[in-house]
Amino acid sequence: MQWLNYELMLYLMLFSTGDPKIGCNNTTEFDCGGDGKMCIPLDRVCNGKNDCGNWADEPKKYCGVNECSAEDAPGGVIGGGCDQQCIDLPIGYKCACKDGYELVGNKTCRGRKLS
Ligand SMILES: [Ca+2]
Repeated sequence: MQWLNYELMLYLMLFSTGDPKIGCNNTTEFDCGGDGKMCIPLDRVCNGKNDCGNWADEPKKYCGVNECSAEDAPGGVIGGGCDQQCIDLPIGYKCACKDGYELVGNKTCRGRKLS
């Protein structure tokens, strides 16, 4: 039953990531249910296709919105209220800091301590 071993190996290579995965990788994946059980690559968010199965990855309200721009800024808060840099994401946005600073909380930048 050599072929069975081969198929099993292929299956494990394709669908196993070693340890059971809990949660999604926030930088590369989108969490469909918000519970970490189903993750899809971020580039499938707002692509017009129902990749999650529950349309969680296609929220009309957020797709195509650049929260960092002045036009789309929620509540008129330009730059998402970020201290330094605002990065638009398919859904929502995130704040970032310049070199030498680190993000504290979601929006605040603080100078890195030199050690
Ligand atoms: Ca999609």
